[in-house]
Amino acid sequence: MDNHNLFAALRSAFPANLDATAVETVGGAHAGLRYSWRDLDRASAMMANLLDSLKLPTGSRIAVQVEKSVEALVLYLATLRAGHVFLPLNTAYQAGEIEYFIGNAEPAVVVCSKANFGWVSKIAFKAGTRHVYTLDEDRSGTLLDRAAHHSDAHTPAIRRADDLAVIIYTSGTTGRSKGAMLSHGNMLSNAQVLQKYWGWQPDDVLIHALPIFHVHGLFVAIHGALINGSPLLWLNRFDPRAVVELFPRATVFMGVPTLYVRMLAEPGLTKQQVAQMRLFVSGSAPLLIETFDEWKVRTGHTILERYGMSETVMITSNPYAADARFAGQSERRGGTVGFVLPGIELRVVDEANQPLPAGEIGGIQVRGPNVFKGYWRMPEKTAEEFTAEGFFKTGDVGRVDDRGYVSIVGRSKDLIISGGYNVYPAEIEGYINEMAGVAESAVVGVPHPDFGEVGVAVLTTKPGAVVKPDEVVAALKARLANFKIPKRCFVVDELPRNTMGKVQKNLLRDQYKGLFS
Ligand code: MLC
Ligand code: AMP
Repeated sequence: MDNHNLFAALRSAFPANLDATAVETVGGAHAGLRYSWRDLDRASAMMANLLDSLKLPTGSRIAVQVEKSVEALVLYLATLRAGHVFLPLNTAYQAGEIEYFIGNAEPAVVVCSKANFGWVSKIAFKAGTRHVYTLDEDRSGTLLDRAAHHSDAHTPAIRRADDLAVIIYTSGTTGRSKGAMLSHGNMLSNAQVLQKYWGWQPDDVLIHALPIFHVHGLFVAIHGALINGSPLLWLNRFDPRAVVELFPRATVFMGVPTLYVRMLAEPGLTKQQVAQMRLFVSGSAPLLIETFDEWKVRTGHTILERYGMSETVMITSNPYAADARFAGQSERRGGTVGFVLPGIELRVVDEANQPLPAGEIGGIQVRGPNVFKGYWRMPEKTAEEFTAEGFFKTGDVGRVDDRGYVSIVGRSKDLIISGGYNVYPAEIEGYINEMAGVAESAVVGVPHPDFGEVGVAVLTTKPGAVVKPDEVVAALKARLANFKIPKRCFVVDELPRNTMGKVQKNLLRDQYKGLFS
């Protein structure tokens, strides 16, 4: 039987010389470590053997909330290798958020930092998890201690292409977060398409500076390098100066727009500094045309913008080279997310799900081997998000022009994308509305020079109540991941409403759009 385990595919792309460097850590307190391809193979085998020794049912969830480190990457590889399901969690999530994810996913294993072990293990044991390990950035913790007792050889578990590999939680416009279920086949097909489409070269070197608990850093960047047998220059956290200094040693960089904005503020960013770079990729949030243009002027490079989401991995990309499907066009056009990737179907539809002609604006829907299997234990929600023909409704609004370029012009989902992280207003409003003295609230996204967009909360009070904006923000900080906290809060007499009584968020966005400019 063929093995479609994603780890097996990545492993088979390792270079012949297993002693060559696979990952080198750079910047920060944990710089200067070198991991060979053999190290990645052996370390992931030891962790996979540890997981095997727990005798878990195949497909068990392994939930991980740890700081970025190469060992965390090894844990991801080991989870795939052992045939289990990786569940990455943003380190910014607080106890209430973690309690929901663990309760919903029922992981067999939870890995957290030593500092969080007390509260995380309490939540995990309550949810029925039997194994809680720790892992810190400095390579300490019980996970590595236990794995050290296991063999460094391991045969990857047999997996079918549509077996589950990862669950990524994404919030929703209503209700709680949904776990998007991605299969080994979803991710392998996408990695292979991008390897070709972005012209990965044998001597490529990737600078990895994104977090590894979301699609961009974990899949696009890591799968991209590993499927090509390319080494990674690894930063546990983004530092614009350190990245700019690394450019002469690298060829590929991937970032959310905020990373490009911050690097443009570095005087060291010059044409000479990036002379060896082959490709700059941006995604996860709209790249402002100003940033796209300024990068071109400063570096001589045209950023390649692409578009994707947790449920679909990558969907579209500006061309790296001439695309034969689109009359050989090779132009990377700012303000667009490029062409639909090979093997994927994309259509723009009206409200009745009917395809619209080129140039018209509507809902973006996609179908293909990249599209996820559904939301974890939410069959009804899953059914709602697919059309009868099997197209997934992205919730993004856009158009395809007559040359085939896709542009995202808005979202039908009420979502703020801040520094590449998704913030769902409904979740924040839910917390604010529960606070003493609050009558109702609206959270809207407004332009921000660094994060692209940030949340602003506007609320009204119950008669006679006094609510202090600072206290609202402080109360939210105690309960929610820091990137979700509105940057400003206003108490007003009333929220603008339309004749149907619905809050007109567009008016609020307009009113507060100049706050940070
Ligand atoms: C940090 N802060 C943010 C923020 N990140 N606020 C709004 N939005 C964000 N994204 C705030 C913190 O709350 C804190 O505020 C202060 O900034 C400093 O926190 P920090 O953690 O030290 O910030 P920093 O390290 O500067 O982080 C900024 C960043 C980070 C841009 C490096 O946000 C980041 O790595 N973003 C990348 C996200 C990503 O990988 N997205 C991919 C999703 S996948 P205070 O008040 O507490 O001090 C996806 C699909 C696809 O979307 O297509 O790729
Ligand atoms: P996530 O749920 O975190 O995977 O975020 C996916 C969403 O990010 C998409 O549905 C889009 O709204 C947005 N997105 C990703 N890439 C881009 C891009 N290049 N331009 C505009 N929006 C993007």
